[in-house]
Amino acid sequence: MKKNLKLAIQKKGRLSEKSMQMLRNCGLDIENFQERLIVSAANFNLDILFLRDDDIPEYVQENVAHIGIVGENVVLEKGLDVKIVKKLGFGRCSLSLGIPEKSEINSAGDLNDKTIATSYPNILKDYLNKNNVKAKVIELSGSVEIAPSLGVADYICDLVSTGNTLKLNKLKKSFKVLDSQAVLIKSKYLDDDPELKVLFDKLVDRIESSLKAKKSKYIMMNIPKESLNKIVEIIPSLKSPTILPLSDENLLAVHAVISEDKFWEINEDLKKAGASGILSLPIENIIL
Ligand code: PRT
Ligand code: ZN
Repeated sequence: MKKNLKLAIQKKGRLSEKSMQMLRNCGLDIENFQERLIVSAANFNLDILFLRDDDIPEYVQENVAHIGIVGENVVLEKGLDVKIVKKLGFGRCSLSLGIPEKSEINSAGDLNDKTIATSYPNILKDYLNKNNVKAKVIELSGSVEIAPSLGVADYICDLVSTGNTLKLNKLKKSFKVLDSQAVLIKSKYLDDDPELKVLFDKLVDRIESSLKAKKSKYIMMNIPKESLNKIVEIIPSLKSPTILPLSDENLLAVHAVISEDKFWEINEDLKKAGASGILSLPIENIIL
């Protein structure tokens, strides 16, 4: 029987839905996972293990799961022997210092002799050491944001995305200690097994193609024949654009793949050059 690659993802939490969505975007057929510890993809030699995010680095270090999807913040805090393969572009947040609204901090030196509550003591201590700061670090497992109002700590160091939690607790964001997002990690033993390595390389190829696609748009438009050179110059296409004849001999259709952030940038110029009926469509996968 063929071996299966084992991938650990978060069972229930902020990364669960998006991890599953990314795997489905890679063409993997995975049944609904609610309440199961492990499921297999129907069309790929892959088993998915559902775990608490904090446990994922350890499972991967021990090669129980060969690979995992978890926040970079968790990987760095645990400091285990796993390799970060790829940033996955979701679950973005920052590990930042939160300080009372009325406080001011101008440099890391202002943290000297202060008390900081966090669930990320290792990353924070590392940051303080690098900045030659002597502060007291208190480790809390949750609800870190209430520590200053309870008088437990002067400041906090916690994950922030919208900043609403800080605001609700009359805190504001100060220094950023780390930028984080979901990452793909792998066990250092994975490459020793040729069968698993083939599966892993295939999966990474698919992930890369779906990440590329997410950042790209397929655009289509009609243009007057005489504007062709001008329009081709405007379009920052990944490959040379496709030019198609139309039943109206004075017009051409132009199709191209461009990076998503360029779409609005070039829209005005395209219109000025005579393009009409400009459409932009999502792309599922790109294999260059
Ligand atoms: O049960 P399990 O242990 O698996 O889950 P968990 O509760 O430990 O983790 P979970 O699901 O909360 O987060 C999983 C991962 O999502 C984290 O490790 C981060 O990599 C990532 N992530 C992205 C975040 C946030 N954004 C985030 N905003 N994790 C937590 N938060 C929390 C933060 O701790 C704070 O309490 O959300 C609050 C701040 O959010 P804003 O939007 O108010 O700023
Ligand atoms: Zn957790």
